[in-house]
Amino acid sequence: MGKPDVLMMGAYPAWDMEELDVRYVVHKLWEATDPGRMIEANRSTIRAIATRGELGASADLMKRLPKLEIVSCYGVGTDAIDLGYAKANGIRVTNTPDVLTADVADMAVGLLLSVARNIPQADRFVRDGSWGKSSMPLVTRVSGKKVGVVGMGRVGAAVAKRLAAFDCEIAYFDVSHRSDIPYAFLPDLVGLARQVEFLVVTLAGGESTMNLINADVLHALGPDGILINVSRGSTVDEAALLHALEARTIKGAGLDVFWHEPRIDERFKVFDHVVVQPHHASGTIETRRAMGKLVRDNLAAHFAGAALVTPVL
Ligand code: 8YV
Repeated sequence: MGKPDVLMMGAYPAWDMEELDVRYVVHKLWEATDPGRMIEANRSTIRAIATRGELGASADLMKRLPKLEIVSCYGVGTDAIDLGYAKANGIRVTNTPDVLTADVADMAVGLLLSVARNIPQADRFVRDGSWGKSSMPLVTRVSGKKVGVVGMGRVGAAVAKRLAAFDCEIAYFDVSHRSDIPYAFLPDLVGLARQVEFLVVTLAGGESTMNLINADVLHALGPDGILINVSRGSTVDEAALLHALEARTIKGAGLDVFWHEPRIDERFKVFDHVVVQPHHASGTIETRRAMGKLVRDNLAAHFAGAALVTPVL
């Protein structure tokens, strides 16, 4: 048997590309001058898709690949993969859970500290020579504050653990109570937002969480409230968030993800009470190495007829 054909939706780091090139015939969609033609020309040989969380695999794409057996996702979120279509057609799906949890939680805390303590502004204040000429404005404390974690999955629990070490009082919203978690459960998201100073969103993406952080939640969070989002852009009603930021009905936001990333609304780049990231919460060398290995191990297990390491379907 020759090397299996894999369609890649987006680039991985060089260390993964080298390994993948050894074992597979890799079709790099992002390099194709005509992606449609690349897919058409290889439709009868492509047996796997290697994708990224934000790129996923649509039903429309999978339909065009009759020999497709597996979609391996470099990321934990599978909201951009049509799981219904994959399941109905016996296509296996894998993701990269656990290995990125700590980094994403670290980023949530980093964004919260950045927004509350004005770390980017203070950095500019020193660099532009303002230090010594004027006073750095006073900022907002994080330690000891009330925090609402929206989505108490792996990342939510890791955020809560970190902020508990900051002596924060943690409460959370989710679809159900977790008996293994010591924090207060609030099934009413608006009620939670009203109670806390900081709201940290770690929800999975997809239909069920779309625009959950809406105008009512932001209004309840209030003028002293800070919103952090390390989940998916789709969980936040972006028009409502932009309005709240413009009207200063919330204090600020730290955002790693956006509805239309990487083409984000220009206003996010202008606001001085927003800290933005290029969807990079899992982007450490250590985690990306582990994510790439999981993608490769899942593909290798599949083609060896062995049990998948981290199956979704
Ligand atoms: C990655 C992610 O940045 O895990 C996810 O769902 O969105 C992130 O970890 C992404 O998948 C890499 O492209």
